[in-house]
Amino acid sequence: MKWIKTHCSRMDHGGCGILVGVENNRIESIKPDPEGFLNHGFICPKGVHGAEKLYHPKRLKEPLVRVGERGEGKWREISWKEALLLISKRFIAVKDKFGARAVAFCQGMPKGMEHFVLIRLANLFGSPNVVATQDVCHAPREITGLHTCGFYPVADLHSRPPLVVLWGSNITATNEEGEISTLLTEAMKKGTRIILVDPRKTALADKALMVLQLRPGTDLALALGFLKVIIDEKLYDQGFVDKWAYGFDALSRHLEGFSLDAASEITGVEAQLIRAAARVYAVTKPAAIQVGNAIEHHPSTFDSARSIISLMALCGNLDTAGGNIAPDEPDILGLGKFVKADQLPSKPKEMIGFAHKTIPRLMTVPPAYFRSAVIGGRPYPVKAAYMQCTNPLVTYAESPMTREALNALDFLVVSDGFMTPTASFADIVLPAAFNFEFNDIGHYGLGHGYILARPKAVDPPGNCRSDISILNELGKMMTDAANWYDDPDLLLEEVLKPAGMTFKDFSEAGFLKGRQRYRKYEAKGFKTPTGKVELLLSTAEKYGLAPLPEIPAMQTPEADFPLIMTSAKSPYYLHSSYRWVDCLREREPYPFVEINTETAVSLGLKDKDEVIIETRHGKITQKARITDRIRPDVVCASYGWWFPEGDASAQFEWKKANYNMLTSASHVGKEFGTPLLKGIPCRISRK
Ligand SMILES: Nc1nc2c(c(=O)[nH]1)N[C@H]1C(S)=C(S)[C@@H](COP(=O)(O)OP(=O)(O)OC[C@H]3O[C@@H](n4cnc5c(=O)[nH]c(N)nc54)[C@H](O)[C@@H]3O)O[C@H]1N2
Ligand SMILES: Nc1nc2c(c(=O)[nH]1)N[C@H]1C(S)=C(S)[C@@H](COP(=O)(O)OP(=O)(O)OC[C@H]3O[C@@H](n4cnc5c(=O)[nH]c(N)nc54)[C@H](O)[C@@H]3O)O[C@H]1N2
Ligand code: SF4
Ligand SMILES: [Mo]
Repeated sequence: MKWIKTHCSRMDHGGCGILVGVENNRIESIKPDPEGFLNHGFICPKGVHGAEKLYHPKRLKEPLVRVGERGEGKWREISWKEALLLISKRFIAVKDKFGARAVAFCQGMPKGMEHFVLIRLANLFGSPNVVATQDVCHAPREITGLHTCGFYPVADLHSRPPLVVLWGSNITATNEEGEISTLLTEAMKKGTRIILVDPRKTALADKALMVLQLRPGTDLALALGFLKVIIDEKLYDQGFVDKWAYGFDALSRHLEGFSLDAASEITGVEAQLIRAAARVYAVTKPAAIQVGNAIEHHPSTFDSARSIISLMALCGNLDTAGGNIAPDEPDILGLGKFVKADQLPSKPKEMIGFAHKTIPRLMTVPPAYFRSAVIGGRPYPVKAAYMQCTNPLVTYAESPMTREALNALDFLVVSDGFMTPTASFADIVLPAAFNFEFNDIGHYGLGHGYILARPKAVDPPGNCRSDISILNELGKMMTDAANWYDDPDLLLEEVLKPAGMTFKDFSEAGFLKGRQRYRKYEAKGFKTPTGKVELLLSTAEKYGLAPLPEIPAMQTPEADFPLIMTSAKSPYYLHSSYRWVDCLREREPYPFVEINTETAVSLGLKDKDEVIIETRHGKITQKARITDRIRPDVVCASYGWWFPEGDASAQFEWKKANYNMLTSASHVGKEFGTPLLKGIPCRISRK
């Protein structure tokens, strides 16, 4: 067996260095690479089974064209030549009739370079509408960072901070964006302490210094509570504040209208505990906050994110080793150049989001606004879409709205490795190659200061092609061919060229990291209009944003929906993906909802009972999992479920257990178009 050194991907954001055992062009084994830069020899169950998705008998292997009614599950195999010709003809026809902006290019979680090649294609085609799930994933923390302190403040786990706050981040299950939990668990063995902010006692809870089991959806109140304590008790870094904070007095005055008791009442966390946690965060130097999805699954995400960044700033933890840093990128091609941003200078003002006044610097379209353009023609019609690496029927909030949008499109292309509920509505389905089957670069454009080599290990089966090569072909057919290559790998070489490296050199090196410098602001100031950290947003009026975070009010429980529903990612799946990979499905065979023991008794429920979960927006069925590790007033339902063993003509029972049947996209946060995913009033009953 030949062992190939590469990096895991497409089971989460990827990051672990792995060794892939190949025999006869087939992956027989995967083991962790002890030299892995982020994992130091760790691997999770998804990583071990990462190649099994390649060998499923029902994997898509040929391009398909719809022959029956939309969604009827009837297909005919066609050649790549026919498929690509049909796609380019239809997209160009839409462009001629409605303008290029009527074609949307949609991506889910970025899986690798394909995301950036898609943006390049959209820019060259002339469409400003790249749709992405960034509304609920990273844009809030990243772009709020750009507006508040001029960078995306990444938790510096590499420097082993003495204190890490896991704020709505379940890092041992999600190893989020390359923050592989080994980095934290190793630091904990050497003395790092942690504080958890999570309605559930997650895996590290028993080792935590404090666990703040807040009510879902109340992170803003908690963050303001922390700020209140730190300001009232003068625990902030006076030197930093005097020199580098803009609007400290305004924030202090603003918080006079808020009390620790109010924070406690809203969050359901005792005032003493909030005070103690804020004090520990303020006095431990340095301390890092690992922000998770939880703060991004709420319409008030902009305010929560900037309140948390204000905490980092006040306590002197910004761009400090072991705090929250501005990672220095390696010397590779800048993102703007790679995606050919200069080819579409009108994009910021022409994007669908502009009409909704989304926050400047958000360069993708939130799914809520994309769908209203398709369904209602607002602000202008969108008629066709190209979707890759995404399953919006399950992953966008308010699934029935997605169903309506998919149906309303004149032409839909989906690229995936497996038939999904979304792909079952497509006019053309393209068989994508998975990781291990093509060369790829990991973590490009994610802002963590490094890129990872993912060299190919085996050939793809049948007629599968990598997204990068599909987009490269479409680029040649639909845009100026001078921007594309005979060999799609040359796109990767473009990225590496400034580093003076070939992809081969890069694969041998394994990763490329920028030389990390700290406190860069001391020389040049912060990259904001005032040159300081903007606790008070200086551009508020210009951009129509609130200058300071809004003070939240207490939400009164609803009599009909007395419990609060939230969700967390499964450690065995990626979002809606891989319910069809047998060895993962064996570990988590069905969707379940975590219910506190006391609550279960009051509802007369036993473990594994089938229950109906109901919100104002819909109802689904999952099984009860009774636990003491969740607040009694909260339930945590599984997200991402559909049943691949079902029938494509019924969209694989997409409604039955799908969490997004219970969410709504009608009220979203203006800045990022973020819907409420965590903290929804619900009720539970036995089925
Ligand atoms: N209610 C609720 N909704 C959520 C979330 C939540 O927590 N709760 N999380 C949100 C977040 S953070 C995100 S990022 C989004 C994710 O949303 P999506 O990205 O839409 O979800 P995934 O299941 O990761 O990806 C979907 C598809 O990508 C396919 N795929 C994998 N690799 C490849 C490849 O190389 N090429 C192609 N063409 N396809 C591939 C898989 O087979 C799968 O069908 O969902 C968001 N939606
Ligand atoms: N195994 C696995 N790993 C993944 C993914 C996956 O689907 N599966 N997806 C990847 C992607 S795209 C992303 S964005 C990351 C996300 O990774 P995380 O940020 O860890 O996201 P979640 O699992 O959605 O939520 C994290 C924690 O928030 C808690 N929580 C729920 N509601 C609230 C609340 O209102 N406030 C607070 N403070 N906490 C709350 C949950 O109990 C959970 O423990 O993971 C990546 N890694
Ligand atoms: S933690 Fe993520 S990158 Fe590491 S092995 Fe698991 S799925 Fe792969
Ligand atoms: Mo995400």
